[in-house]
Amino acid sequence: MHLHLKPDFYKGLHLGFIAIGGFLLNNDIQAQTQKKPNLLFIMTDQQRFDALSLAGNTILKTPNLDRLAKQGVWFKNAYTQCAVSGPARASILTGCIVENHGIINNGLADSGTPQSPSFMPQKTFDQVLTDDGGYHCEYYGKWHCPEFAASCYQNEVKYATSGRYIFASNSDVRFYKDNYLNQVFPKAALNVGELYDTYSERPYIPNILDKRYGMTQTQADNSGIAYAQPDLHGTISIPDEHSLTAYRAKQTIEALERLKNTTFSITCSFHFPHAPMLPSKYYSDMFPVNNMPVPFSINDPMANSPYLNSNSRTKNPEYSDAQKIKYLISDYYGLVKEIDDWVGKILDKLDELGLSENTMVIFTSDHGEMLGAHGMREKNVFLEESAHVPLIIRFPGGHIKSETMVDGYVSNIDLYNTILDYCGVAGPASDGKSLRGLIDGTDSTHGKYVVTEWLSGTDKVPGYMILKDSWKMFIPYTATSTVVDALYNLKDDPYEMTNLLGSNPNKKQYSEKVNELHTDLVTWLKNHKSTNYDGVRTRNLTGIPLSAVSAFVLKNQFRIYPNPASSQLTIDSQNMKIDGVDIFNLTGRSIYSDNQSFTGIKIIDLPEHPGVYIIKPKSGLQFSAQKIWIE
Ligand SMILES: [Ca+2]
Repeated sequence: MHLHLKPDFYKGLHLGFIAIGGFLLNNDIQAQTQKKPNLLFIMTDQQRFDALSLAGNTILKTPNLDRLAKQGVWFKNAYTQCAVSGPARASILTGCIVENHGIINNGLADSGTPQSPSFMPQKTFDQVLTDDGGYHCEYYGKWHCPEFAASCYQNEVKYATSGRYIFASNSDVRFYKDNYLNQVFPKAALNVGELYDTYSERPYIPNILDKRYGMTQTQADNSGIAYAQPDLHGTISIPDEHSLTAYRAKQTIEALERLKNTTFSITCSFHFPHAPMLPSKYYSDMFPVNNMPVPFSINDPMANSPYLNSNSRTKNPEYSDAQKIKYLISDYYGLVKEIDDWVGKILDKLDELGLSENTMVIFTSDHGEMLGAHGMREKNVFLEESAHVPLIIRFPGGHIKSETMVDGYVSNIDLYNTILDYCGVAGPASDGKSLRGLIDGTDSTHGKYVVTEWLSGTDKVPGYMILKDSWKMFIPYTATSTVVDALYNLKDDPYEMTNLLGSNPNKKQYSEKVNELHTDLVTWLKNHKSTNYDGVRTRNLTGIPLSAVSAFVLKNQFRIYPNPASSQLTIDSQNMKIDGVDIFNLTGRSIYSDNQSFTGIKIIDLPEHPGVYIIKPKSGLQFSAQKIWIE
């Protein structure tokens, strides 16, 4: 859902410096800033862009994340490079696009495969900070990347009780259960109406959205069905102070206290608000089910969508049930609220230790959660609820002005360069770009569009998304894929309900916009040396041949404009001599031709309109033909 409430503090940008933790004298600031900055990276899992009150959510209040944003910069249009954990995390860590780090799915992230030239060969920002910056790096919580990429971390605990490396798949959760939860909240017998959470192995009371709702544990066990985390919904019995969220925050706070006199990079990687959707009663009760908003797009039939069958939506009809979905939203908001409370305690600890001025704090999430939008749960798709993420950076002491908002399009591949830039440590090149120029308002090139990827094996869903000027296009990565192409205009259609391509009989109307986005995407693929360059370049999205048009922007040697409310066309030769003009309709029939030389502006009366026309200048110079839509 998009909720519309603009926080007052974004009415003006760069409103000035606000000291954190009281007044600081100039020489105190100087003394602190001479030391290399610390980094505190806080990440959630599956928190969508609008699960923040500063993003306009009027039901879920996140005062601590709002405070962090108010003291720094909020990126209003931040997108994940890939809307699933492992690929997104590898992009965050290395600054590389998914194709280039090679972790195209969670299976590879979990595999622990030895490093090879094609498998996450790049250093992570923490490896660079360790090797070239002398930083002490520790990481708490969900890792979900290959084990070898965690070699720089100096966590005191290296192995789970299973004997496995603490950064191996799920080892950190194993450690929480075996070495912490078993002591403070041992596994208890079930009360009537309770089931065991398959994740924490503690009792919970399921709600109506739970796949095992109405079953006993024995019935569920005998069903032969392997229930997955997203199937679990309800209220967990674990006391708030011992939840996995509390545990992660306490580990982080302990590390801050222990490392306060070093130059550190600490990551706090929360598991939630990822499934299982099991907040405690305290947090669940904060969001009464009946007060939860039903997603606008919950009943979208998706007849002309590439995601008709994605996330098993047709097999999980309860997520398009307007009453049942409120349980998911209530639980999800409770889990985010709990994180916000603990983020507040972590920020308070930074203040208490006198570290806030010289610590860059980054907050983001690896991807979003559909929460019933389009009748879907989970992520994996390019739709806003899944791909658009929160991103906040605070770095006071004259580095990042408070109350800054950036609305340029950015990706989490930009974080690697941003971190190294502000920490003053040079690292190997990546695919992203430091956000410093956008933050300072000095970069006029970055942020014009963002591209995200989905390359997991099959060509049965869209492979690329490009978003520019509120126009959002999805395209598969081969020319021949039967996947439905998609174009949405977020200004008119913020819930992405109307695909302007695919089976839309009027899709040719959008050929100019499609060509612009397609050309930008093809250029992006070329710049990143993508193997999908040819597949995307040669795909025809509107039925109008693309090759000439793709060349148009790349060789932008002359310009054409329709003259509003007339049958005229203006050609601007850009100061080059043109010896005449040929115009064809889409069947190749000539509708206009002249041999009159001109330099500069020429106006032509079209004998036919409206329609799409191909304009070819006559010249000794190599000009590409262009297409234009005349209304
Ligand atoms: Ca995730």
